[in-house]
Amino acid sequence: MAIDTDTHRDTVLDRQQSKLAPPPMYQVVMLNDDYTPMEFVVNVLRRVFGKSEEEAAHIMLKVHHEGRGVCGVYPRDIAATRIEMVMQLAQARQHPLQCIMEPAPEA
Ligand code: TYC
Repeated sequence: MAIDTDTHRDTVLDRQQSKLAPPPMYQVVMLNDDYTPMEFVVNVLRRVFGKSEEEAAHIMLKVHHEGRGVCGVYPRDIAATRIEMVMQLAQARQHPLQCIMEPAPEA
């Protein structure tokens, strides 16, 4: 019977999922440069990483003064997609803004 099969499948999936380790996490790091306008960086941090105006300005200034700053911590595919989004926005305006990802330090 279809209902029994579905119930059984859900049960097995739940049991498998509970055994999986959480995915490795990666931090997306934004790098400073001398040319990208500050306002553009703030807008990217808001659009791509969902930061508030205040959070975005804080991260942008940290990058400006210290050379790098963490935008967020994500599973690998999500980190890679967000970096692609940053690169597309920057290239469309011909800004040299760069982001990298690196394994997140253990909590
Ligand atoms: N340093 C840039 C400027 O003075 C601003 C900037 C901040 C650029 C952060 C990149 O990731 C960056 N216009």
